[in-house]
Amino acid sequence: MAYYSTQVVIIGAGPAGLALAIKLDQLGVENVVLEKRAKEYVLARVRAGILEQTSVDILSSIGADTRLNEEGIPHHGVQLAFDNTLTKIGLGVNTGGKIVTAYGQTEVTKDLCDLRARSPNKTFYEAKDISLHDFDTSAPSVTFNRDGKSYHIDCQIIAGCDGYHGVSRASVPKGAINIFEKSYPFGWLGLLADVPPVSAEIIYANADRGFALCSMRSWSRSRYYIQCKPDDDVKQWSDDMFWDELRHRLPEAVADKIQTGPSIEKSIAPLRSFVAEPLRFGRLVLAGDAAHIVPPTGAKGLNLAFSDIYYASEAIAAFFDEKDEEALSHYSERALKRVWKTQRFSWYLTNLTHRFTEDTFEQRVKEAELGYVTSTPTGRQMIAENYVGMPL
Ligand code: RFL
Ligand code: PHB
Repeated sequence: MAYYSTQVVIIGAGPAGLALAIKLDQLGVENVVLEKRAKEYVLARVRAGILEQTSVDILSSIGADTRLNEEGIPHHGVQLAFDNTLTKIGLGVNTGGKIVTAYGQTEVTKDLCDLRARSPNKTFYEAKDISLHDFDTSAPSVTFNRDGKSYHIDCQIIAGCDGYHGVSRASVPKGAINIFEKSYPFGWLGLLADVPPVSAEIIYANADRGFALCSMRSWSRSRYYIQCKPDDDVKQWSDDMFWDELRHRLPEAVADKIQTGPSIEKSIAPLRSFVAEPLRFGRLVLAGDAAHIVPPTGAKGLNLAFSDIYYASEAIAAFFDEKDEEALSHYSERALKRVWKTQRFSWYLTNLTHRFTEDTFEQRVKEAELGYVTSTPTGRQMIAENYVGMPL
């Protein structure tokens, strides 16, 4: 058994874990990151694409914004499509200048990985059988196996940044945690292709055959999604079937302009809303998808992970600088306030833009709501200020 000791063990090297590690490096808090997957696997995952200004600011505050500034595509508006028409909701004009930036999570993770690689603090990839111990005491520890060798790390705080299926939240005794959740009767089938995006702004479409989304990774790489059945098998969806279905769900003027091409990635994601409360259990704090999941409709998951890290790093710094144990509880309270506001918006936008097996009455109400939010200053402002993200 190899023995180490550090101040903070961070579990998970996704965006939340890496951003926290870099922030703590910069604050002079010693830390170790443990990731169960290989680095190449983590870097190849295709996920989110839209960053709130808050996330851009957080990435810039830790020096992870060089490529983001060069390659990120600012979006000053978002488009809602329904009833065969397209309506723009201006972001900057409705929020005092705040916008969002299209920059893939894959690129964000790469930038964070490169920055972390310069740290003297250790990152262990392919760490197997991670197990959390004694986080209800002032002397927690974490054990794991790697390359046939066993490791034991003593620490003062454990940060669970290991996503929805991770070991951190699962280690909390059932009676200590409250779970709030909702699943939706559909999934998203996503396709990535090296073709120019159909629109310079993201399009969210509510159509008779279901929801569709047009997004991008660059001016030559597009990301599209369509609502699908929750139990659909991605292998049943050929690229041609996907493109046909997408065209059917967009206003004709948009469908006619779509450029198609072979997929470079295609996958199905389930949709759920989920919150675990609190976010602190003794010396264990949870952040990012380990603590909450939003349906991707508002493009909020990655952004919430970064706002959690903003609050968590302040709390951890106060814990070490001022011996302030309560700071960890304040982290939970502060982060959860923003989590719930964001849950509300993601749930609302999902309901507004997707087809459930609802009766005609509900669909008519949604059409009226879409008309309201696109045609009134109050409606546009509500969508815009939520889309660019709540203030920290
Ligand atoms: P991650 O990215 O899941 O990283 C967790 C890491 O922990 C590792 N891990 C473990 N490590 C050690 N031991 C264990 N036992 C472990 N178990 C797991 C995992 O291998 C992984 O490396 O969580 P994190 O860092 O909290 O980041 C959250 C975001 O990834 C997520 O919220 C977003 O991708 C959600 N999301 C979107 N968010 C946005 O803000 N904007 C978007 O446009 C957006 N689009 C999306 C999305 C998610 C999607 N899917 C696939 C669910 C679009 C889609 C389709
Ligand atoms: C994406 O580009 O992957 C994307 C954009 C907007 C969303 C979700 C995903 O709401």
